[in-house]
Amino acid sequence: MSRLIVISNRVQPANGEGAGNQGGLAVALSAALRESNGIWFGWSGEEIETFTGQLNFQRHDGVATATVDLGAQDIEEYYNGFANRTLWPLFHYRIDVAEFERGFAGGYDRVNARFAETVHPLIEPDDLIWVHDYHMIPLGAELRARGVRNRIGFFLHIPWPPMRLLAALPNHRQLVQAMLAYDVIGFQTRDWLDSFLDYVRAEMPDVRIEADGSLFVGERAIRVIACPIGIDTAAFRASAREPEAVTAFERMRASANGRDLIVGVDRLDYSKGLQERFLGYERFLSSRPQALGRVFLLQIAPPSREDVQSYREIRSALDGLSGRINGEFADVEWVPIRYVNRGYPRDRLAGIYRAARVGLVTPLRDGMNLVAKEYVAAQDEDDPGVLILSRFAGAAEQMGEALLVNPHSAEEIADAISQALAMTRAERQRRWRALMDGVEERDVLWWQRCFLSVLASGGKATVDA
Ligand code: GDG
Repeated sequence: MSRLIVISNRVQPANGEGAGNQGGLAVALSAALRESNGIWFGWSGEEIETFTGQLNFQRHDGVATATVDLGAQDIEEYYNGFANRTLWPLFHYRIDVAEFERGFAGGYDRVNARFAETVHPLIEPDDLIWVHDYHMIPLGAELRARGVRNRIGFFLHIPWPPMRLLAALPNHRQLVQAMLAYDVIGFQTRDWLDSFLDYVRAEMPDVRIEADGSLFVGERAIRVIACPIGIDTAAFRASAREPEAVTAFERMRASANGRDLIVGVDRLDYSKGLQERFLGYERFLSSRPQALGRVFLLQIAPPSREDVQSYREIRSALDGLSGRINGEFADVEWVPIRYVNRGYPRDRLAGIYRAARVGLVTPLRDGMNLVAKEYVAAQDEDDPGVLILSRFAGAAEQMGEALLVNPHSAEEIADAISQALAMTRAERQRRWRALMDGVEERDVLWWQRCFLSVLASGGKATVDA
């Protein structure tokens, strides 16, 4: 078995105990790294005055990590700039929010070159290298430029935009050209993969596309695959039974006082469609007066990327909107929206999911969306809740038994809430079982094997993707 080198913007190994308190991604990557005695490389999250390239080695429960600190200007241009103000909005179809600055693009290329320079000495000839996400697109090409001949794979966690949107990015060809340095490119869904192939077909005449989805640049083959990420389902299900989760469940049910709970859990991000969700819920309340006082929406939205202006704006817009809706409908004993800007421990979250009759997951665009899968995994099989899911989340490709909605339509959201609350237990059970089978079968370990089997073999996925 080859040693694995994982490269991602942030390095967050799972600590091995209580896996339910860790992100599934960290759990899956840590397991693969532990097994192969690999290394996880990336940014420490620390800021220093200027970049030195000094590596910091640590070991977290059998997982070796190597991190570097970044300079203030690097963080501003590469992370807050090109990654989060250019690529993130553009790849989520939000060209209106995207900012295009040469300084950001320059910083992005510079930091990727620095990462390559720093990780290069750690790479041994037989290592498999797995690069993650939009922060790191040019890293493979930077490694190739330094003579690295290993197999290198790239997985994109977010959507790949349609070619006409991507064309808004100055130097878009350069970015896609850099992708061709990888041996395997993985997307969350068939949809994102197709958008990528559309671009290659239209803009890169030197690349040959075979019927099985392989690309050829001269004699060199690049495998392009759709490999949807999952959650650590067994651990998540177990965490929903932990005392913390049971207590959270009981307290939530007590505080609901017989009312139906609708839950949303999202990083505070404009891609998650929180304003549209609130408006859909408002439409539900205004069109079904009999529901007033009988339901409430709990929206958990821990702030993220607060250094970026558009994130501060969405936060203040949501404060205003939730206030307005509560002001309009609340009475002395009931508020329709409980909106909280903080994170909760995973076990408590699992208990809250289980207490909710409806999981409302309505991103305007999302690579996958793990909350949808966590909500399903946390349900009680005798009396499960109903998942309402945006058609524009990658997860919708696999979760057709959810109530699928167009998140831009307040009416569709309102109708789906009504339908979910009125659904018979038998139908809830049937839909939940079908969803749960998928969440169990394609968990995060399945995803990791799906990708690594192609990377290791150079051929087709040995698991059915
Ligand atoms: C990117 C892509 C893709 C949220 N609030 C709390 C909390 N969370 C956890 C959730 C879930 C995770 O954060 C969010 O994952 P998502 O998949 O929903 O979204 P992104 O953060 O945007 O992730 C996405 C993912 O990468 C993986 O490839 O699915 O499409 O955008 O696990 O539970 N966790 C805790 N407290 C909170 O308050 N403990």
